[in-house]
Amino acid sequence: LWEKCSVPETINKETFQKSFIRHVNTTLARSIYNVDNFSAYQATAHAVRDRLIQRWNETQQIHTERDQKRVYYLSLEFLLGRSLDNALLNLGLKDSFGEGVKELGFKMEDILDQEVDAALGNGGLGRLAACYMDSLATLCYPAWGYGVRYTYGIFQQKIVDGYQDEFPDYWLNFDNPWELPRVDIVVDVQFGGHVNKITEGDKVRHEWIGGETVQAVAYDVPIPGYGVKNCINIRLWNSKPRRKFDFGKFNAGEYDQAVQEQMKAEFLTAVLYPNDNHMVGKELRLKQQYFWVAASLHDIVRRFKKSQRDWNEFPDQVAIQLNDTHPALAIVELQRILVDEERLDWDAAWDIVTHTFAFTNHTVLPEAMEKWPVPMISQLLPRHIQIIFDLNLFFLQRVEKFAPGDRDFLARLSIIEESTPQYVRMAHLAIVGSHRVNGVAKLHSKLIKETIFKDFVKYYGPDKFENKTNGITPRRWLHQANPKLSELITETLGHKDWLKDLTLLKKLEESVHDKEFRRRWMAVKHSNKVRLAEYIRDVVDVDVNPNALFDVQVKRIHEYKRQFMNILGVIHRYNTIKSMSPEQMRDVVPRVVIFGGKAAPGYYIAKLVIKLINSVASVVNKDSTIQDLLKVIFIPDYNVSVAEIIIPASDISQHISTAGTEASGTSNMKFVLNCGLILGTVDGANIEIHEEIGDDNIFMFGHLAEQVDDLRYAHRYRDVPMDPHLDAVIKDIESGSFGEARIFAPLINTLTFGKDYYLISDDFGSYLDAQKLVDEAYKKEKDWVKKSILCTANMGQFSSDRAIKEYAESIWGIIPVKV
Ligand code: DL6
Repeated sequence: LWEKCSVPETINKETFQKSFIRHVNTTLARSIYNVDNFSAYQATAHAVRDRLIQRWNETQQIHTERDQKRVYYLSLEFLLGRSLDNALLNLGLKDSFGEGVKELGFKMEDILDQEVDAALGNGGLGRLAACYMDSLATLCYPAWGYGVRYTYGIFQQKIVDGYQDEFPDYWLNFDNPWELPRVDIVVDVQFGGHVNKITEGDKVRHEWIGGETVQAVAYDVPIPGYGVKNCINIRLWNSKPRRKFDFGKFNAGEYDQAVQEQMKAEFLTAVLYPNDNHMVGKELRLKQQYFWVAASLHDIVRRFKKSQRDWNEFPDQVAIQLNDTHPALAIVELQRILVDEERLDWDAAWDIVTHTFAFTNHTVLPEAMEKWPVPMISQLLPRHIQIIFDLNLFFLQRVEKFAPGDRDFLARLSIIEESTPQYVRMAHLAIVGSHRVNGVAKLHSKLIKETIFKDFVKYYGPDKFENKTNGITPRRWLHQANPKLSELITETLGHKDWLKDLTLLKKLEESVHDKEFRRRWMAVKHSNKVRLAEYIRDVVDVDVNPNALFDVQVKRIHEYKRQFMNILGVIHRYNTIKSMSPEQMRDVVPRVVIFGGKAAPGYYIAKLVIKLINSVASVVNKDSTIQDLLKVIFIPDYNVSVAEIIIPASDISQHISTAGTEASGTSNMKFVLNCGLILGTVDGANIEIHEEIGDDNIFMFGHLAEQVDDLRYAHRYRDVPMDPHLDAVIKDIESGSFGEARIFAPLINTLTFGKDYYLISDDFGSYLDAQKLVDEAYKKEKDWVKKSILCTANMGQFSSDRAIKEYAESIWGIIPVKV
């Protein structure tokens, strides 16, 4: 009966159509004569989901049977984007489903376009987690993700009068076919209350009681691997009240109070905090973190206990990866479970904890370092704060033996920052509680060892600290986002194996001298540019020329990423063109400079950068005297789906952070994989991309990380003259060329009174020089195409499969289990 019930694995057009119609009738309760594009999307998604669930079940079953070590990836953000196209491609169903919907009178593109993004993340960190899930599934590793099911993901951005405006992301307003609510999997999570100390013979134990309890309900999101039957799980937790509606209060007429507790509990997972690389010390955020960590650990421990193994086998069965410090409380929670609930002695418990956790650091920016006030933690988690202080005491006792009498060293390493109030330094907690710490690109991993974690390296020795350069999944970022290029590559290489082993792209180098191949390569780029031009017309109502050089900078808006430098460079270019004679103009390469990205709602300077870009755009785009040689576009509401349109269309993209500030960057990898050249600083993964693709195929500029401190020092204590080109541009803004000058004064002040912390003036000259080289190179079309082919051909290293294999082998100690 079981076998008869299962959904057929091999599916053709007809079986899909039957499934589609069944879902229209039963799941959607609609007549087949009344199906719009949205319903068609829902029916298609449900037909795919049936297959996913089956694979998901089989995967879980085999993982349970084999009972091998699993990795649990704890990430407060998963920026998944859309799922339908991805699932169709990974399951190999795109063609049969495409034909199937066509015969039923729909276009697959229209259906795919109905889906709203799952945007449960801010930027790089969340998207990395999504790419890693794709690789874990594809490589058949026994893995789970744990995250939060936010009711509202990252806000929607609209541009009103040039300014960013934020709107809630109602992504769950319509049915979400990509999640399976598990009403049977509910965990009680406690906050507040107090701790009783109970003496039992010569032992003391602690009992945490009282306070409020919120329930965590599991929602499972299946993640299918590419070309395999494995389908892994991301479990997202949603909060709900434990106590039911208070009828007593309701009957007494206190309607507000009757629902207050319920609303408060539901509010816990309502919104994603919209800050990227910036810590906000809100109590609700801390509650979110503990809620998620407690529910996840409860689940992990429950699964382990089913195997009836001894506790000391826990690290042989369980690896937990902390995606940044957001889940660092998991370390304390596991120690609490082992000591208070499972009654292990402290040292045995701590040994288990430290062999279980590993920690990835994603930033060196001081403002992003998480620390929480001790009084806030004490109130919310009274038992955890005791454990943190005990852990710290025992840790510092060991450090004291290592560096006797060195009080400063102790203070620097301490988990507690001795200020008023005291703070818990989450990165320190994460390092002390983990057996491995890693950075996300070579330079970043070196910098963390030399700067923020220098003292820990001294204490633990260098071996605890590793590098794991980030990666991206070629399935979404080439095969799905750039189907035409994917097809051309497959045809040229004669196989699709490159989608599972990206180093196979290297063979494309052999086609560089093939004229017809180059023509087709360029034709693909051109059609992607046409697609983007159409999108730009739709969203901002500006016509751009697909034959112009498309120059893109899309990422979160942040001072360290220097979108400000880019737009200042655009003003310089505009003024240069304006000063040219018609003859001179004939030699200018037409450019479309495209920006996109969200600023955190409270980040005033970043929001002003958006305003400046839009103000410059409205002047430049209307100026007929420059003959279409320059257009400036700000694409609103940049997200994963928009990235899938923009990235394949780029000729050059900018990754121009101040050296040493961008931990890795991952969009740089996406652009180069999609045969776009990059203009970048010597920062993050740009450096490794440069190593792979060679000097001739990348435009690097700017000062180096090791020069940054001296340059900043000079700005602070000496009168460093501004770069003359930059000075001219600033004067132009101040003269009102782009609207009221006073609006931009705070932005300009960052360069003057703010001492140019991000070193725009220092890098501006070499930035403009590099831009000139880009223009010159673009004029030599044949060479440009060759560069572009070599870019793609040499990106093998940057697959998330490579990164995940490295984590699996050197940190987690897990091996694949293929379904
Ligand atoms: O590692 C993923 C991504 C890097 O590529 C970016 O360079 C880095 O800025 C980003 N870091 C964060 C830090 N946020 N926190 N916490 O998002 O990580």
